[in-house]
Amino acid sequence: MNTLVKTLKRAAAAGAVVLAAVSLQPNMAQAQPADAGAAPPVVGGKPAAKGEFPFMVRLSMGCGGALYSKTIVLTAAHCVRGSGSNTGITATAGVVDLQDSSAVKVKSTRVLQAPGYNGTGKDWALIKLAQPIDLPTLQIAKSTDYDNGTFTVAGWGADREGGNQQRYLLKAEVPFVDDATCKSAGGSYKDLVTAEEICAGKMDTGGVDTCQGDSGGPMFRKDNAGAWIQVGIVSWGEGCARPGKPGVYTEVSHFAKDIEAGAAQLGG
Ligand code: 4AZ
Repeated sequence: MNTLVKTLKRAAAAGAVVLAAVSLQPNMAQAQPADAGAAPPVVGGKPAAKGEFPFMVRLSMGCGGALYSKTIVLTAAHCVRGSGSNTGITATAGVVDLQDSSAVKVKSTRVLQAPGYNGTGKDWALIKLAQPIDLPTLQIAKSTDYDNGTFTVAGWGADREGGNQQRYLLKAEVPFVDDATCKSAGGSYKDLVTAEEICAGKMDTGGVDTCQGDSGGPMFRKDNAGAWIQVGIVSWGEGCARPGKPGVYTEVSHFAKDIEAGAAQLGG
């Protein structure tokens, strides 16, 4: 059978909300970033500095995202309910603290969910914003050249499996896991769509990972020019930070042309 996460993902795709994230939001952890000794964040990460990842967006349904352009957020297909007019999503940007009064909050106008999305692979979507957000955007990988090495992940999701959504943005580094190794993780991983998905995590020890509520957020690294480039979108995993159970991410390079075409359809 599929995992809880895959089940939740399918439920979201079928029209339910992203259950874990939404239900946990009222319990957002209040700890300050300086709170030493608290459970380490994303899972096994630490607080990001304000402005460190200026393209990071929190979406009101309890997902992450990244600024693809000043008016378009790239997120996961399983975070949205389909394509079309949608004024019900709020994007929060420009802060690490979701309660910071300087947060930029902009509503959606339209959503484009990946064509053919049915809960397996193709886990990407674009959200068009009502107003531009004047912050740096995150370029997407257009080839597989950067589908290796060490990646950075960030999000306001749970800091442990079953944990609370976070008030402060957390970051962590996760190593690339090759397709064969990822498939060998068994369970849902046997159905990995290797062309469309890319895995990352510490196979041997676990301990560092994205988790519930990080979905839709970017996985990124530096390109050869030293600029951040997005290689993944947080998609799913069996639990969080378990040894032998890596995080699974939408392989952005595989969809780069579709994402570009979708963004053009939304008016850039
Ligand atoms: C989620 O439900 C989720 N450990 C995101 C990432 C992972 C698991 C679940 C990967 O948003």
